[in-house]
Amino acid sequence: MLVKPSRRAAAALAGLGLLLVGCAKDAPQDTFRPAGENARDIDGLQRPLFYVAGVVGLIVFAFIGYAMWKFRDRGQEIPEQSHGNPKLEIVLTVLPAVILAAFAVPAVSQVFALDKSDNECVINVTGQQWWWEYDYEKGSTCGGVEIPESIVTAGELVIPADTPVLLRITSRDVIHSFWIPRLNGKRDAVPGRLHTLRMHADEPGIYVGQCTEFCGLSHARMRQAAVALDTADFQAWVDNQLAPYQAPAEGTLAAEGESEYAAQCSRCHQVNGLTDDSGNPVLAEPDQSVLAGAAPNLTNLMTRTAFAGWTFDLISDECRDRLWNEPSETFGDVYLQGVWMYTPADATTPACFNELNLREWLRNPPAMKPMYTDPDKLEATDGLTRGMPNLNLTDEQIEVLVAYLLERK
Ligand code: HEC
Ligand SMILES: [Cu+2]
Repeated sequence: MLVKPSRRAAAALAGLGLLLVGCAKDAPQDTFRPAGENARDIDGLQRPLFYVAGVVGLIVFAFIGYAMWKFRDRGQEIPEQSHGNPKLEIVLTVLPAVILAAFAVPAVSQVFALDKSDNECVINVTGQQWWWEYDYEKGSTCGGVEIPESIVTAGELVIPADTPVLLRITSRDVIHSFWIPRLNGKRDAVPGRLHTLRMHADEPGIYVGQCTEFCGLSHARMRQAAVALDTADFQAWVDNQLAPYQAPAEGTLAAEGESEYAAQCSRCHQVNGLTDDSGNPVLAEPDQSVLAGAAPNLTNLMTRTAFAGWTFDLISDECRDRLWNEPSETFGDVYLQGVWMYTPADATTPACFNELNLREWLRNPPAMKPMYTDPDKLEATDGLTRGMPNLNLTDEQIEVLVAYLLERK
């Protein structure tokens, strides 16, 4: 059956619409809006190549369109069939070869030029199904700021602005790929290998990315962000990450949450400084429960703006919009307040906390992130789970756990 022209037009319009959506202004993962040195170098290469390729593309489409129209079926006889035209074939082989060879010169030299080793900060990045872990090594310095104790966080990579940072990227399970489009190209995270990637953000702000190597069912829910802070704010962030543990006040919901946490969560998750009744540190052993052998460090959960592979917001939509549009001069001040950002000084509850998302996660993580090893098939993985299992928590348990986590700021 012939498709009606109006339907064809509608399909063409829809296609065009999709294309334009891809060019939306202010798209957070827009490679054409570089925000750092490496991304700018890549942009400087891809634009001219894109224009040249665009012109070639237009010429090819014009020829195809012309041929389709000129030789359209009007019921005429099939023309005499011929084969081979050496002259044309040689031209059509040599011409693209010359164009590609000309492209290769700037492209290959740019690949080498991007591989700089002028870093002032090294951060270890480890991918696993389906989130990224960042590890700032004890005794290192980062953009002039000392890291006296190791800092381990998840999802949100905090870096000093206007500083060349070197990421050492690997994976604990399958191949992932780290990409923050506005800061640099991609780098694969491969088990057993270390790949380096240089990060550079001109100005304080938040730069969004996502895993770009298909890594299983929840690949689309494996996202990440880089947050750049000026030196003073970065120092403040480091100090806060290493601040001593604050036990909840006795008799509060959070205090109940602390024991609930120790009982239910601490076998997988680490909260630095938490001790048991006899004063011994409570140490997580995620390798005993999780296939990848790791779970996010929750010591300062409330300093992040999203969780679980940076997929679910820990702050409300309005707060996120405000934060993302914050000018670079004020960004750091706001960001450092975590879920307490934009909260009046006399308020007792954080204005931006997206409590619903966190409760939903604790109620049933596999429902939010298709990932969990089927409970009936656990013997195939020696009882280890992929991702966070459903712990069948009651409303009361969730209530006190949220109260406890809210103090991890
Ligand atoms: C069997 C191990 C395990 C247990 C027990 C467990 N978790 Fe998790 N949890 C994980 C893993 C693995 C992830 C990462 C999942 C992902 O992002 O795909 C995670 C993610 C999280 C996150 C998101 C953190 C972030 O920054 O991305 C929170 C919050 C969390 N868990 C809270 C809890 C709480 C509270 C408990 C106790 C009630 C708990 N978890 C028990 C394994 C566990
Ligand atoms: Cu991945």
